Amino acid sequence: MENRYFNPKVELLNKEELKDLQLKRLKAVLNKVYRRVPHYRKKFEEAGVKPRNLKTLEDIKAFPFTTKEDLFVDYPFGLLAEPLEKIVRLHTSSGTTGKPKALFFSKRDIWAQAELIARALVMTGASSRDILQNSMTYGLFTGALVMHYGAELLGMLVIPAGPGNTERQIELMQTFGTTCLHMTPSYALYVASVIQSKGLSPKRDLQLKRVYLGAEPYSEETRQKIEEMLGVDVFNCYGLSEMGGPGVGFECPAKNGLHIWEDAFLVEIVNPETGEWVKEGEVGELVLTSLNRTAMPLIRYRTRDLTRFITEPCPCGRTHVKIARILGRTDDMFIIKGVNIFPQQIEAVLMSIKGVAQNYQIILEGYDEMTVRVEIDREFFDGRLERLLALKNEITEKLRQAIMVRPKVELVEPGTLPVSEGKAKRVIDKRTL
Ligand code: DLL
Repeated sequence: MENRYFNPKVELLNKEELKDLQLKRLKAVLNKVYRRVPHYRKKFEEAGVKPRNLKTLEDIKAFPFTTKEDLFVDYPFGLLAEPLEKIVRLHTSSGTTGKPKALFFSKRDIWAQAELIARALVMTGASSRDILQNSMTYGLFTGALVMHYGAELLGMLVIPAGPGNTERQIELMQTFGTTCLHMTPSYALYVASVIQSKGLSPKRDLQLKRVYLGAEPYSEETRQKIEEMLGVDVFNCYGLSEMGGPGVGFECPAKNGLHIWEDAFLVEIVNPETGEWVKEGEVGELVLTSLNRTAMPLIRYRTRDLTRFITEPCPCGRTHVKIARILGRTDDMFIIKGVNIFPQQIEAVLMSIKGVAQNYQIILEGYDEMTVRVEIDREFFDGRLERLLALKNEITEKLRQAIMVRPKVELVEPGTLPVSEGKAKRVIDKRTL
């Protein structure tokens, strides 16, 4: 293991020591935003709290949340805690409408996040001998650049491929012996299907060992499908621009949840309606406070991502808290016939069915009807209608059991549905178009 980026003094700290470290950093960051960011001072005053009121980590409960809306007050520079001359980079995260969120990094922030990524990569077994093909979008999105810096810091050879041009991606893998990939899960499914359709054998023709997938919710079934198709280990990588991009949460080889580096983030899970802490192990909204970001630290940021704490000790020995894979976003949920549904529930069912290919779409037209359009393996279009019908029934029935609503299912040939190279758009909500 690359010792430089495996620091037992941080990663194996016992819980008490970790809490002491967090408390020290939390006090510093609360003081900083109170002194330097008028918007935070105002929010704290309105809530009747002062940084010096915080004596224990639990006292954070008295402090106000930061929401997406706060990022648009005094936009774009309003939440800066450092003067502009200390800021070296802008990233944005685009919502579905309006202005993008603007997130700023100081030099220290850039290298601190890179270090968290280097630590995470080492945790997955990667080293400076690995070759990372980075197929996330380079640019304003954090996905590619932030990972790029982390992988370079570790000493990996980074191929800044960006997404798309799948033939070329595969050529790069073959020519340079790519051992690690970083991409979105939806694109990985597509790339894996192209590798298969070219008759390439990942074991024989490629050197892939690890695939880092993130930037959008995906299911355990999708992970397994990609692992099987490519003969690799898939590691879940979670992050958000507001907290520095990828590398906030990362799976270790135990692959049952993501460690969040607690020396860098204070982690809470709250009931999205009441804002109260949920009971340990219950699902709620992830709330994060940046403990070591300098340019734009955010306090109790409501991520809108739903997850739960995994409380069992991790076999990898790391003490940093673990969360379950993101179940969905509070704003991804839709309601059909009064039932709350997350796209990922549908994905989990589809990816576990033999015969289903890589791509699907959910179309919402009314409040009591939904259509699931699914690509299935080409061999099903050989004219044997009975087989096709049996598969359609199986999909419909398994979906009904999982989501309690019977969807309309349409089977289509592979390659029919749009492929996304970045974040996939799975749900077409015609009710709001
Ligand atoms: O997607 C950062 C990132 C890039 C993470 C590359 C991992 C890999 P944003 O564009 O700000 O930043 O989007 C953040 O994407 O709040 C989640 O809803 C979702 N998301 C990110 N990673 C995962 C994941 C990047 N592993 C939003 N599982 C987050 C589920 C994820 N959802």
